[in-house]
Amino acid sequence: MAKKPHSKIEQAKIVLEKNWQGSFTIPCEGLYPFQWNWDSGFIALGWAHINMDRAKQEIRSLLSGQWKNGFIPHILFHNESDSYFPGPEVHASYLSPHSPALKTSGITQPPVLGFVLEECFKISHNEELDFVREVFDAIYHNHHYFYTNRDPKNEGLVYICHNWEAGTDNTPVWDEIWKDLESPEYQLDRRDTKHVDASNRPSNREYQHYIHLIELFKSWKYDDGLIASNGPFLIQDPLFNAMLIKSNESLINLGNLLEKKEQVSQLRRWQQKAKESFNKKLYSKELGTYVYYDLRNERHLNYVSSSSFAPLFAGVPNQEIAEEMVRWYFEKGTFSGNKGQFLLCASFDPKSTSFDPKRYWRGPVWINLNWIIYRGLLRYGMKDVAEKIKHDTMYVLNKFGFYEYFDPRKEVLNTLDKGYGGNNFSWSAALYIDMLK
Ligand code: 9YW
Repeated sequence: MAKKPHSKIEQAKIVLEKNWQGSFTIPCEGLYPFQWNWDSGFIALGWAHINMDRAKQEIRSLLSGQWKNGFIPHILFHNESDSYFPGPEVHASYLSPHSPALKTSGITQPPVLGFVLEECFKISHNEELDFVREVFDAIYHNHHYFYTNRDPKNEGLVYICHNWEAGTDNTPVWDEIWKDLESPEYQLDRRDTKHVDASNRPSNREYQHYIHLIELFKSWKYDDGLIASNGPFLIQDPLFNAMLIKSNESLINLGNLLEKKEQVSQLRRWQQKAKESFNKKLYSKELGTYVYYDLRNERHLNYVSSSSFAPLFAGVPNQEIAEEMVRWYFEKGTFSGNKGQFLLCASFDPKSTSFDPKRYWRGPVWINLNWIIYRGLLRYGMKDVAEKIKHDTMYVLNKFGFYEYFDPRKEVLNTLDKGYGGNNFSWSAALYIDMLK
């Protein structure tokens, strides 16, 4: 008898199962062979639905790479692999007096752990309070690290010092920064372009800037003070800060359950200031959405990307601003297309000349950003648009499979037989599971 084909949800579970390494999950075989920070957060959500123990192990593994000052790195090198560049020898985390014995990178990623923990707790029907108690202080310590080391003006907004910290590596927003940066022409030993089509990846020149920043940080032994005063890339990013605010909110909820009075009061103080400054500083009236601030050059970077909508998830805008933003961009606006010609949500403004529907964070749809925006829309009661983004997310995953990113142009979808970047990509599978539950 012919074997019954696996249902899509079974296929999603198989992706997670295959990428599971015994105590954590790699994002994608070959392309990303280590543990990545925010990937692990989204992956834990998928695991929480099918195997809570693995979700907990995923989070514990990530925290095992936490530095003594509370910092959580963007890559943890638990294992060896030569399929990725730059590896542990390039990052050289041992240079910092704060780093643990485990080799890690010395830059971070959007802080999703707080809200991931609350989500896992809810998925467990509030049964995992002991686990929440086990990891709460470590995640709080991470927030403390951000507000004490990454907010030099005490505004409640933290900066990122490297484009990889944004999670949106090559968004056109950074082009402004790169054009003034005279990075040396390093010989690159890129492996990513051996796994996937180079035309869907960042350019070599961009990679030279990425490596140059790492080299500068190493020369400063990853000292936060030196990075804050000398780093050429110092950005207050709406996605990164929205993730921190959403995670603050979750830690406040969980801290109340654990009766952590002092930490909850501190989190509330950070939270209030963060939301106020976010609306004052990162909201653009002209664009009707949130943008980036370049702290090094004291200027706004007035571009609209999918990160601009992440504040919905963190409850940053008031109802009126949220509705206006969604009407303007998602209902016959630039991101939907005036004739509805784009799937939601392109990673960069489709009407910009820098929009590239195939190249990584310069245009394609990414599943984690769709998930964040979907949850944000639900938070504001905008059910119809939320359903639309969910529909578009399911559509690409069902049609093409669990790829890393997807072409947002509806007109080409019938001519394509796959998504872009890596296949069997963990967070695409994990968030598929979460969106269906
Ligand atoms: C890199 C692992 C990571 C993600 C990032 C994404 C990409 C490339 O892959 O980064 O070399 O780190 O941009 O958000 O965490 O999936």
